Amino acid sequence: HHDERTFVMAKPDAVQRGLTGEIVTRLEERGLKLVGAKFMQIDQKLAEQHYGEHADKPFFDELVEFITSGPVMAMVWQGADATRQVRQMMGATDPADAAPGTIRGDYGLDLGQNIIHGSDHEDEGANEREIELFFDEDELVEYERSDEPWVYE
Ligand code: DAT
Ligand code: MG
Repeated sequence: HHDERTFVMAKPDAVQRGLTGEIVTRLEERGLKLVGAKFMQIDQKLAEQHYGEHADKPFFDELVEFITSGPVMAMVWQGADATRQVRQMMGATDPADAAPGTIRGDYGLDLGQNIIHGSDHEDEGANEREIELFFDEDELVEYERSDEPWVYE
């Protein structure tokens, strides 16, 4: 079952710091397959929808302001257990607690600017909901990576 899809985003700080390629490279090298990508600026409405679960948190306004503050790279990645695997590669929400070797642990220091978003694997269906919010189905590509037989038994 190698077809789980998950939503990933290089946040505005990652784009500004030139870390978009690094994020793509890490996920690519892991064996995950990029099936959709969109370089875009998130508007207020999309930001509020995307972070709707945090609407009543004290940091919500700050969060919306940050995610709309510059371009992002929205992506869909596919692979076995993709949602949970990406979360592990991201590291803890607060980069100060994220293990070295994780994306947040290697590139971040501040909770508000933590480089990368990935769907929550503990929130059933969050991945498909977020994919749907950012992408039309015809913007996602189906193909086989030539190395798949070397990634999966
Ligand atoms: P994650 O991005 O790891 O899924 P989350 O969904 O709990 O974390 O929160 C979404 C984002 O909101 C997170 O990436 C950074 C910001 N955030 C979370 N908790 C925060 C807090 N206590 N203060 C400020 N920003 C916070
Ligand atoms: Mg989350």
